[in-house]
Formats: sequence, C-alpha cells, structure tokens
Amino acid sequence: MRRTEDRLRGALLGLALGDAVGAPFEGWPRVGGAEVDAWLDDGARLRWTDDTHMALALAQVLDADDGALDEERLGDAFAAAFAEQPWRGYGAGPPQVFALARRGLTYREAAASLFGGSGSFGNGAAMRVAPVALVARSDLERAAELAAAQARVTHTHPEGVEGAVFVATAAAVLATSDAPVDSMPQLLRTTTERMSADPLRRALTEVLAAAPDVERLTRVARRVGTGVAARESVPAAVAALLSGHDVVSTLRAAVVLGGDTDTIAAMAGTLAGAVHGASDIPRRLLDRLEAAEQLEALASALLER
Ligand code: R7I
Ligand code: MG
Ligand code: MG
Repeated sequence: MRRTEDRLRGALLGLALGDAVGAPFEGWPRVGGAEVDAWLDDGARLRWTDDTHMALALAQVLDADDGALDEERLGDAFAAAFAEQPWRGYGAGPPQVFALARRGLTYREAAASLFGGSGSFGNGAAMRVAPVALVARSDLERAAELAAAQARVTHTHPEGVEGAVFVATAAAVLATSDAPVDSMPQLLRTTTERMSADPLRRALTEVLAAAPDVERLTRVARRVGTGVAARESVPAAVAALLSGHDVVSTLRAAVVLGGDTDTIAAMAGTLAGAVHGASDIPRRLLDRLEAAEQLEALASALLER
C-alpha cells in the first residue's frame, strides 16, 4: 500500500519535474544529450510552466470537491490561475476559452467552439492530468471519467480528450499494478485498446510494438512527431517511458526528442513517476524544483482523502 502511494505521489512530482526539466528546450527541433545532462547537473531553480500550473489548479479543485469534479468550478480555477500568471507559456486555446466563459458560455461550450468548432486536439488536457490518478487509484473507469471531464473544460476534440484519458488511466494502472516493470507494454496495450480516436491510438500501438528496442522507440517517436498535438506528444511520452530505466533517464529520453519538450517530459514524468515512485526522484532535483513542498502537500491531501 505504501509503495502504491509512493508511486501515485511520483506521478504528480514527475509531471512537475518533467515540465521544468523540459522547459528551457521547448520548440527546439532536437536536443543533445549533453545539453540535457548539463541542465540536470546545473544548480539553477527548476521552474515549471502552464503544464504544472494547470495541474495544481486541477489538484486543488479535486481536493476541495472531495474527488468529484465540477466543470465550471474547474474552469474558474484554470481561468484564475491564468489571470494571475499569464506568462507561464500557455497555448493559444485556453485563454480564448476563459474569455468566452466570461461572456456567459459554459466552459465546455466555449472549448467546443474553438478551431472552427472542432475543439482543441492539443496536449493541454493530457499534460495536466496526473492528479486524477491520485484520486482514482486502481479504479480505471473513474480515472477515465475524471480525465475526460477535466479535459472538456478546455479541449473537446476526441484526440484532446483521449490523450488525457490515456495518460490518466496509464498512470493509474502503472502505479497500482503489481506486474513487473518489463510487462509495461502489455499493461499499456490494454489501456490503448479502450481508445477510439484513431491517429492517436494507432501511434500509441506503434510505439508499444517498438519496445524494448530503444533505437526503434526513438525512430517511431520521431516519425510520429513531437508537436503540441496530443496525437504526437502523448505517444512520444510513452516512447520515452519505455526508453528509460528510472525517472531521470526517462526525462532525459523525453527531452532529447525535441519539439514540445516540457510537455512530453511532463507526461513521461507522470508515467515514470507512477512506475518508479517519488522515492526514485533524486533529492538534489526536488530541492531545485519550484514549489516542490506545495506539490508534495497536495499529493498528500489527495492521497489522504
Ligand atoms: O493544448 P494547449 O493547452 O497547449 C498546450 C501546449 C503545451 O506545449 C504547453 O507547454 C504550452 O506551451 O502549450 O493549447 P491549445 O491552443 O488548445 O492547443 C495547442 C495548439 O495546437 C493550438 O494553439 C493550435 O496551434 C493547435 N491546435 C489546432 N490546430 C488546428 N485545429 C489544437 N487544436 C487544433 C485544431 O483543431
Ligand atoms: Mg508548458
Ligand atoms: Mg509544452
């Protein structure tokens, strides 16, 4: 039981650490391993971006709502966080949603109206979803429902929603399963089979088929892409997870892919934290991580409920 709690806590801390480790490289087409290593060894503060900022708001609402999720309350919490710190590197979509909601639309209506009425297929709902795993634990139906509900506040495109459902259910199953680490691809295959949004599902299936060959995983991830679309960055995060042997090597594998590095590393960190646990994260990195104490306290609050 304690081990499961360490792993769930690892999902939330892994998200924030990955976000902060990847942040300086966001948008680089490729990143050298030596550059990531130099940053990991640097003493500077590890500052996170919108990915963690939104995850904190989600965690606070889940805690206050006793594990339930009121979409309007969550939307208000996201909007308030953005109004306070709009410089955290937000995507273009969420601020538009907040503006439309201020004019009277529900958050879900506002989100659905974006991008010509298709809703966002960005990774914004998947990057922030870790707190859902701490609430749902081994209840994968609950993880899927909460992940989709929190997604639709800003992302209604099926791929935007399913990216979040995948990351949440994968984190929940990885943290609560007794299966050995080398059976991860099999566990994730089961999670993938629940999905229907096709380019995303197909890319995930390709990544899972490439494990455990690290070179092949990298090749598939580069072919699928490392952009802000959930259909690219969520499979890239899984490729990094399956290329790493602990939290730090997973984050390194995520960042060297380039592209949306903060978010790929945030999602890879969510999953690697769920596998290896918070206790696997080196103290020297936690000491550098912005608001680590707040994140740890929120994790405890969600786990104590
Ligand atoms: O998904 P979102 O919150 O962005 C998250 C990303 C992460 O990398 C963060 O670190 C931060 O940097 O931003 O924001 P959205 O604006 O909803 O989606 C991201 C981008 O994907 C959009 O700004 C569009 O460029 C693109 N996009 C779409 N383009 C065309 N049609 C998303 N959905 C669509 C679409 O339906
Ligand atoms: Mg970001
Ligand atoms: Mg990003």
